[in-house]
Amino acid sequence: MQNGRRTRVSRPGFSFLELQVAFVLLSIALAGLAPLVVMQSRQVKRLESRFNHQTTYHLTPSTNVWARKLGAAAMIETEDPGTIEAAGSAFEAHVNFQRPADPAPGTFDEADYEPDAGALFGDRGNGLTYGWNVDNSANAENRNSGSSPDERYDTLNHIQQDANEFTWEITVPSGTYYVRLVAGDADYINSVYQINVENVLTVDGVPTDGNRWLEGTATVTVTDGRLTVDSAPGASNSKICFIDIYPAYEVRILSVDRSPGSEEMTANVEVIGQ
Ligand SMILES: [Ca+2]
Ligand SMILES: [Ca+2]
Ligand SMILES: [Ca+2]
Repeated sequence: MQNGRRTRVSRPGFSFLELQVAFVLLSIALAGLAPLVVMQSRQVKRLESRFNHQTTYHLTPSTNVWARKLGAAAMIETEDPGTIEAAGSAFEAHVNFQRPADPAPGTFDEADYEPDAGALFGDRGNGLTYGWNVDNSANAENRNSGSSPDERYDTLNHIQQDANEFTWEITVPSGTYYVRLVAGDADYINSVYQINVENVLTVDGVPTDGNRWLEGTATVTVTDGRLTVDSAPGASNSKICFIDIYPAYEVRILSVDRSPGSEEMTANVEVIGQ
């Protein structure tokens, strides 16, 4: 993802206005509608007091993938970020780590999960090419635990075991991706989960009795043809449950305007990379 040059208005999180704008953006992204939208808000007057009417504001995505997916991902910027390169890829994949004998876990959150049963990297015959640097099938587990939220969490494979370090990769078009990775084990908490996705630390934490699964998200750019998952230096006995890979997209508000005395706010929006 190319963010260009810009001056950020540094504020943590996002405002209610940004939230609304982002929800509209999400609707546009989903519906493919023309990039001109009108928002209504009783709070708009109060919110608008935060903004200078003489300034054009640009809304650019925040870095959190789930915030993005919820449509609540935005930061207001006052300098045009310039041309933002389209992500250029609609590649999306959802892979569940599991034993060879187990069926794929199915569909969750409208995503169909493909199974990874620990096989060597290769064409899986499902339109995707992925796998491990070694045959890792013997290390896969199916806990059949009542504490697992669903089968994605219940099944896993080791990315580390004893002194062995394993690497998992999937072929993707060059580009930027938003990745969610879930690690954990229904039965054991003797791990330190520090897992990199394309050298970006994505999962980082220690499981507890009450919190057996850890997840993280990262925005990563792949230039070598394979999105790579491996252990970070502090990890021990790391295991992975499933991974969600989404294409990057950019959204921008070109301007936010409101007529005096009106509760109607107009956002001129551009969605790139869909
Ligand atoms: Ca199971
Ligand atoms: Ca799994
Ligand atoms: Ca890679």
